[in-house]
Amino acid sequence: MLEDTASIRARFESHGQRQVFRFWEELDESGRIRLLEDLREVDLEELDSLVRLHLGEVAEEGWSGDLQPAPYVPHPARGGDALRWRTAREVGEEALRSGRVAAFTVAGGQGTRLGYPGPKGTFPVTPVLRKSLFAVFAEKLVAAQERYGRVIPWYIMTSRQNHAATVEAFEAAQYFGLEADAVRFFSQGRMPAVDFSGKIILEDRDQLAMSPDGHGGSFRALSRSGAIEDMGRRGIDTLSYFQVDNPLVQVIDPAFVGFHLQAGSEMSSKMIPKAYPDERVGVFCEREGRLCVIEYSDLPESMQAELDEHRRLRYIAGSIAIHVLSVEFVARMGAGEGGAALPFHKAVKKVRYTAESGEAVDPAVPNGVKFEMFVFDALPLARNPVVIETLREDDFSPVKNPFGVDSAESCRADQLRQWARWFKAAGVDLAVDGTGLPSITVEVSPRFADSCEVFVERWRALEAKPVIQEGLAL
Ligand code: UD2
Repeated sequence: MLEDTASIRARFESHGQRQVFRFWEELDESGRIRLLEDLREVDLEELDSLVRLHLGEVAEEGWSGDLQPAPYVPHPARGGDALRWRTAREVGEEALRSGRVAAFTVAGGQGTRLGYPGPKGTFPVTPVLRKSLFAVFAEKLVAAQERYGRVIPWYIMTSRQNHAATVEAFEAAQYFGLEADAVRFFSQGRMPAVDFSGKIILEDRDQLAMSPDGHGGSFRALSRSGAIEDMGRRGIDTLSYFQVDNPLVQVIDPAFVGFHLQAGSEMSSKMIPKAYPDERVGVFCEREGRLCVIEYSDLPESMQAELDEHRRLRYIAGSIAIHVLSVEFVARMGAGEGGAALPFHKAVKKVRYTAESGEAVDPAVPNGVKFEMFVFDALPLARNPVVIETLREDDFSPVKNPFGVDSAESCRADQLRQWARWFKAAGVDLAVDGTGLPSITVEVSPRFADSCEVFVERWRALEAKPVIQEGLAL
């Protein structure tokens, strides 16, 4: 170990990072081993270039320039071509019946805003049975597997902080009815936080301030974990990507898969029209003829609110982080082949650090910078990307905050509204308020129905219909 330590130390010193050894002499054997583990994870060349780019004197390259709203395929319920959608759906269904499609969830985030202690996927989200986000996704997958007669493998990206707890939750719930062998977990990479002069921050005397490298880290993590080879063995060439916080998501959407395959696309995305100018979603744009997403925080307010000739928001196409990816593309991005590397974004944050005295300090004001990659930055690098419109009420209601917008509360109401619509379509009128929210709390398992169409069919087929009352769970 000593020899190794000497070379690691020399490397950090030559990159101007000797402060990470500040407490070395005081550390016991296990502390030293722990620190070395963190140090081995750091790519100093990469960090140097990030510090130069984001903290150096050279101005950061912005996105400004020629920016246009991106085109998208409108949904049939909003003027789109129904026949085109039907054909796309058939293409997607064929791919699903051939077993080419897997699900992929990014669940490595820290979920700080929600203030929930466990992995976010274990957050109880349904109104009656309090099923977790993971349980809802799993049941949707079970329904899709039954429909298409194929196993749909599920890849789940965790992070160092929540990996063990995530796996435990699946084991305790017997994989929510899925085959254990078809669910694969892997941890994403980490990046060190630096102070404003680019020095790596020590969180503890024997620990760097490390945090997950963003959902864009999924490309590397899929490659490094062996998940790509696993997909190859299983004949998977297409991934349905979604975030862990959105229980309304159609985890497998045949029309979306179909549009992606028909276009020979490497990465496709779903959009919804933004509800209001500063809604916290990225916006699909075109820059120099390439599709891209500009994150809400990077789009100037004037552009967020800009109207077109029909007095609609000009930059209307909100990105809700639902994609279809070709496995070949993921592999290429993961290996960083041919310049296929994602940029890092910087986030100025309060980062816990260890003072000279060895005391841990939680700063009151931001003192450091974290680096993250975003998956949507791969869009400009993808061949033939397609954006299709989806209906917010059937695909998007994320749980980000404890109350208010995008909260557990708003998501609960959105689930109830969706089921009230399904009941209505089946001829059962639940009493609803002006927003479509029913006055009683009910719940429909995705295993009973995962769409309005299926609900109507199943409901009609029920010989003994249950009494519609508070707490009904189908
Ligand atoms: C994301 C999008 C935003 C919009 C919104 C929709 C970004 C930067 N913005 O906003 O444009 O589409 O979602 O809900 O993505 N995650 C990881 N590892 C990480 C960080 C995040 O797996 O290192 C996962 C996380 O578990 C979650 C997802 O990525 O499933 C989104 O993360 P977030 O909540 O930080 O994204 P948010 O709300 O800023």
